Amino acid sequence: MKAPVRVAVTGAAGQIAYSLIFRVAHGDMLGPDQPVILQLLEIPPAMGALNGVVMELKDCAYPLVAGIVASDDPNVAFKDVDYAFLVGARPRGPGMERSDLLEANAKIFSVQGKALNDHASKDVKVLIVGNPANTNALITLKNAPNLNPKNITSMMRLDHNRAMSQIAEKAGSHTTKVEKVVVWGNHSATQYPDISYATVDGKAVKSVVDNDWYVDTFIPTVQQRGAAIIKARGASSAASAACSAVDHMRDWALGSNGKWVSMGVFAAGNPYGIDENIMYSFPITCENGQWKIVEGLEISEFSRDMMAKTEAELVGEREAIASLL
Ligand code: NAX
Repeated sequence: MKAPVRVAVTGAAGQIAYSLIFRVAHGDMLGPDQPVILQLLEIPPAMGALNGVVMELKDCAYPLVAGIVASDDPNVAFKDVDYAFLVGARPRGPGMERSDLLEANAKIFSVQGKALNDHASKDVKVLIVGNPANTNALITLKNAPNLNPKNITSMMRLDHNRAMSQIAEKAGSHTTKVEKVVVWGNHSATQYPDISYATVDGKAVKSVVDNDWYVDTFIPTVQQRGAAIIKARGASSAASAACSAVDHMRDWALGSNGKWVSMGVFAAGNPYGIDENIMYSFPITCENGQWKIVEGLEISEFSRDMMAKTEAELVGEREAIASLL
């Protein structure tokens, strides 16, 4: 058995965490020989519920769980962590404008960025899930100057997995046969799920599906999938979000084996001319614990336009919280 690693999860009494923590404890993220110490963060009113989650974790008697810390203090929850899932966020309340939402979350993520900066392992891998995920990640990054900006990412994997599943279903194939899907931009309805390079069963997806389906059905279905799930389930995506968070961190830590994934990353130095001061989702490969943007892709006029729309939204989000950066 290896020495345990420390994994923080915020929003630990919430619905995504209720799936995520148990998947991590089971070894789905780092494998069956990697013990974990779980460091769970909540806000004071949710500490009772978090205690219930801790009781259930203990009752699972997981072989890989080497310790559990539950706290309402980010300085405690992030102490020496190697991996951090920032899931907890302020949801939109009645009468709240988008700018109020951005600002309320900016406050949360600036505190958590500082706490990570001061207390986490210098190599910590951070994944922001709480919405607006990309801009929350930007705030976290700006408040953690001693961490490598490459170690802070935001979750686009759910959008990526949704796109793969739509393609597999349409082609009568399986997600394992779908490669080189990209979701560019923001985790929002402006995201651009792109099939320009994608293959299914080794054939170009563009030769398997018609362009009308791509533009009129596929893109809006992936963009609106979160809303469709809320409508059907009466609650937002939780198990699928947890699954994607595990996929993201696993591939980042253990490698994607040449497979393309989509990750929200700090755009500094990106090869596609995207604003360098936002968190933007690109096609990524991971190796040796590092991610890398897939370079040299030809960008069509349609793609350029779609990429610019989602970029503009992220620039607008950054401007709405500029005073807090
Ligand atoms: P829940 O409302 O079930 O849970 C959120 C939990 O976070 C609550 O228990 C709350 O007490 C806690 N919390 C709030 N502020 C906190 C803080 N400052 N520190 C620690 N904990 C805090 O939401 P859930 O369904 O779990 O979703 C969590 C977040 O993920 C939401 O912001 C949601 O919008 C976002 N999502 C992001 C996705 C992505 O792909 N990036 C997809 C799924 C999901 O919609």
